[in-house]
Amino acid sequence: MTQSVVIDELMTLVDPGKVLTDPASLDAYGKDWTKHYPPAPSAIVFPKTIDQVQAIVRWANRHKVALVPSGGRTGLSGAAVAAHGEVVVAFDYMNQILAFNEFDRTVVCQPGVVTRQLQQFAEDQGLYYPVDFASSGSSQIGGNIGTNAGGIKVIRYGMTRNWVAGLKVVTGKGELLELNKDLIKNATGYDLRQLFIGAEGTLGFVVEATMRLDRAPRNLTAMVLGTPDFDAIMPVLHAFQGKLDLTAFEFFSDKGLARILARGDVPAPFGTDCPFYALLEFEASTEEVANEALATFEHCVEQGWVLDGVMSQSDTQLKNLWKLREYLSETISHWTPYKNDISVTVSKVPAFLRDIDAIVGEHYPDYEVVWYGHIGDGNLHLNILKPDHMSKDDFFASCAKVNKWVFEIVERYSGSISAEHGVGMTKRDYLGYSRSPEEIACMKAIKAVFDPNGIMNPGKIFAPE
Ligand code: 2HG
Ligand code: ZN
Repeated sequence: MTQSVVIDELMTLVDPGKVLTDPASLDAYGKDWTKHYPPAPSAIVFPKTIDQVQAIVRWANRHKVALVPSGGRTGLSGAAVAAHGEVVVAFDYMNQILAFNEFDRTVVCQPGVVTRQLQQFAEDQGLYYPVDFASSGSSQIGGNIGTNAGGIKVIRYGMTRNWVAGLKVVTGKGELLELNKDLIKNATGYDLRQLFIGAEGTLGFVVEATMRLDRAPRNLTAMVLGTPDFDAIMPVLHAFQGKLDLTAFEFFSDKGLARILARGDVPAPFGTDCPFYALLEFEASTEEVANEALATFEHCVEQGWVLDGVMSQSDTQLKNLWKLREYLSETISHWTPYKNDISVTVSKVPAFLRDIDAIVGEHYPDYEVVWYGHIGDGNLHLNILKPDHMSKDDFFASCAKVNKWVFEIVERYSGSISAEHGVGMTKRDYLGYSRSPEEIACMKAIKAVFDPNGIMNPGKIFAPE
C-alpha cells in the first residue's frame, strides 16, 4: 500500500478535516520546545473520542506506522518530537473537563485539558490543583502525566503522579485499560496506572485522567533571600523547614537574575547584589506564622547565610517575586540554551553542585552558565547559553562532549539525569547513567507487553536498536 493510501485510510477513522498534512501543521506539531531535531512527521491526526484513538492505534499496528503523542508540546527533552515520518496524535480536541466530584475532590479530564484550565476549574470550586510550572498556560494534562511533570510546588505537593487518582489508557495494542478506578485504597496487585505515568507515551496514550484536588492554600506569601554563596542556601532551607511548612523552595543565580531584570518588566527584589538567591513560599495563615518567618529570616542574617531579603505583602508582590524565578526558562530561551535537569538527594546538593560547577568552569570557560532550580527537591537546572557567534550545531556538539562528564558526576552521586523533564530523545543515550542494565532490560520487556510492534513513540526513553 502506498503511503497516501495509508493516510487516506487514517482519514476515515476520524472526523472530516481532522488529519492534516500541510507543511505548517507538520512543522508546528512535529516538535516540542527543544530545538535539537528538525520536525518531519508524515501527518497529524486529531481524535475526538476514545474509540477514535483505539482505531488510530489499531490502524498504526496494521501498517506498522509509528505514533507520537502531542499535548501542549512544551516538553524540554524531545519526547513529543516526530523527526522520522511518524504520525502525530494531537489531543487538542479532547480537551474537556468531564466531571467533578466534590466528595472525592476529583476531576475527570480529557488528556488535552490545559494545566491552567484545571487549576482554574479547581479554584472555581474553592479547591486547588497544586502541580504548577511556567508552561502551565499551554501544557496539557496528558503530557504532564506522560512526563510525570514536577514544577515549583513539589516540595509540598509532590509530582503529577501524586494527583492521578485513575487513568484510562489505550495501549500500543489498541486495548482500553481502566486503571485504579479512582480508588484511594486498592491492594489488588500491580498498580499499572503508575507505569503509564512518566512513560512518555511509549506504552500507550492517556485518554482520560481523574485528577485529585486539594484544599486551597491560605494567604500564600513569598520571600526572596540573597545569599553570599551557594553553600549558604542549604542551611537557609534547613532553618525554614524547621519552622514552616514550605510550599516552595527555589533558587537562581545572579546571572539568571540579571537576564530577568534586563527584560525591563520585572522589579528587582532589593538593591543588594548577591551571587545566589532563594525563593521560598509558605502559607501565612496566621500572624504567628508570618512572625515565625521573619524571625527565621533574622536568624539567617545573623548567621551570615543571608545578605538581604524581602517578603511579599500583597498578591501583586507575591506574583512579582515569582516572576524572578518563573520567567527564567522563557527569558533565556533566546540564547538557545543547552539544558540539564539533574537531581540528587537534598543532602548531597552542595557537594554535587561544587563538582558539577568545577567541570563546567573547566570545560565551558567561554560560555555563560545560568543555574536555577528546585533546590528544595534536589533538582538543579543547568543552562549553558549559546554565544551569539556560534552555530547551533557546533554549540550543541561541544556541550554534548561535556555532558558525559556531568552525567558521570550524576552517576557517582546516585542521582538522576532527568529529574522532571523526561528522557525523550535528548537523554536516551545517557539512560545508563541513572538506570542499571538489568533495570533497562525490565523496562524494555514492559514496553514489549503493552506495545509489541514498537509503534508507540519509538526512539524515546530508549535509543532505537
Ligand atoms: C523550570 O524549572 C523548568 O523553570 C524549565 O523546569 C527548566 O529551563 C529549564 O531548564
Ligand atoms: Zn523545573
